[in-house]
Amino acid sequence: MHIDKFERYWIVAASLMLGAFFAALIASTIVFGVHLPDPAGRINPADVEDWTNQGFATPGLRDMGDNHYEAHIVAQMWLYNTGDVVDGVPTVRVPQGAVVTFNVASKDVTHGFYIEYHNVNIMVIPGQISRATVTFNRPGTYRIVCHEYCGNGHHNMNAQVIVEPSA
Ligand SMILES: [Cu+2]
Repeated sequence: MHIDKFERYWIVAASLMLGAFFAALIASTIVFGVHLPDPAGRINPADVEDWTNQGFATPGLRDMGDNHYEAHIVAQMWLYNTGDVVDGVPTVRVPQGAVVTFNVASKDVTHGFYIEYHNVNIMVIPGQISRATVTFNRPGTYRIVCHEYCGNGHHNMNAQVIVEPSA
């Protein structure tokens, strides 16, 4: 079969490009640990607050020792229940350097869970538990916002992480 010279160049160029993209994809997974968040479990939206063994019955932060924390947060129209409130804002308060695993479940519709300046950007789909682990190295206040349109009060749906400086 005859292939024109220029066509051959383009085939080679396109193949190299595909190979480069594929290599970048593999590298991002293996070297940088980039991956799509998986559902961490299933939960009936109607039972979120009764589901004691999943930790959502009492939302809040649990100290797992060694500066590791486990946070259970319930998302609903149009607020987050983090088990703590500071100045009217639902809050998660952790010390500097804390490694926090967020477990978020929705009681109603799909919500978002995004923490500014940190690698947490997850969808909270009713029926599943969304999980993300992040380290808070710098003291400060970081907003958590819902970035999935969830109705009339969506723009007011927020919370915060307060990272307290270590002494
Ligand atoms: Cu929303």
